Amino acid sequence: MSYELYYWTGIPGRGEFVRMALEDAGADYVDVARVKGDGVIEKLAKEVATPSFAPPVLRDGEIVVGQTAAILLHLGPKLGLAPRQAAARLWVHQIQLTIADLTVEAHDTHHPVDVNAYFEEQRPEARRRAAAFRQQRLPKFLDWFETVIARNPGRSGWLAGTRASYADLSLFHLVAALRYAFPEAMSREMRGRDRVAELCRRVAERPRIAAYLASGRRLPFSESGVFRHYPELDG
Ligand SMILES: N[C@@H](CCC(=O)N[C@@H](CS)C(=O)NCC(=O)O)C(=O)O
Repeated sequence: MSYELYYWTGIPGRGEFVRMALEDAGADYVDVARVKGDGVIEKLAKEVATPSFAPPVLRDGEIVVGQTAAILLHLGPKLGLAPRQAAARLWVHQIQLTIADLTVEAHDTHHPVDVNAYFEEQRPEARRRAAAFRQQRLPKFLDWFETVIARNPGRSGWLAGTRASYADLSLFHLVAALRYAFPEAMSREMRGRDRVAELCRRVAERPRIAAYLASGRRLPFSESGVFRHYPELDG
């Protein structure tokens, strides 16, 4: 049976972290809203005993799971994208949760006050938040990823263990998203962060990911997504 992914149409958003894993594994999956429309997301939440607060949501037979990191915790072993040992799996999950943290902080640069209001209604706060993000938070997160790769006892160039995991695929997407949102800051900050840059290159070269990137199926970033490019927030 196919996996069913429920995520908003039109933006890569957090759904893309899940898609990256499904695509890399060559898994059989349906992007349900892209076939039937966004209404299926609310419909699913009304029907099941485990309604997710927000998409992405994955249905795998009887299992319906939300929260990107939980979805990947479930999918990782099934797709061959997680280590075998429990401690190593927990470590990959921790890394994924940190990727989720950075995703929230990137989102909050353009919506620092009210998630339901327009960016234009919170511009001064957004500029202030984005400056702190660029100057303090972004370098701190990138340094942490560099350290994680450097300390990996497997010395594989991946975040954990000797083989790529779903967290590596997510880091690739996150770096691509940050490059879109903050091109100036990222071109500065990626200088000297060679391990993260190399990891991203290697992910892009994985045959199924390379085919996916070339396919035109990957949705473009835009100013309605989680990661938005407003030049004034890029400093
Ligand atoms: N922590 C959740 C966040 C999910 C989330 O914020 N989803 C967004 C789209 S990317 C959404 O639709 N949110 C609706 C809401 O928060 O009301 C995750 O990592 O999956």
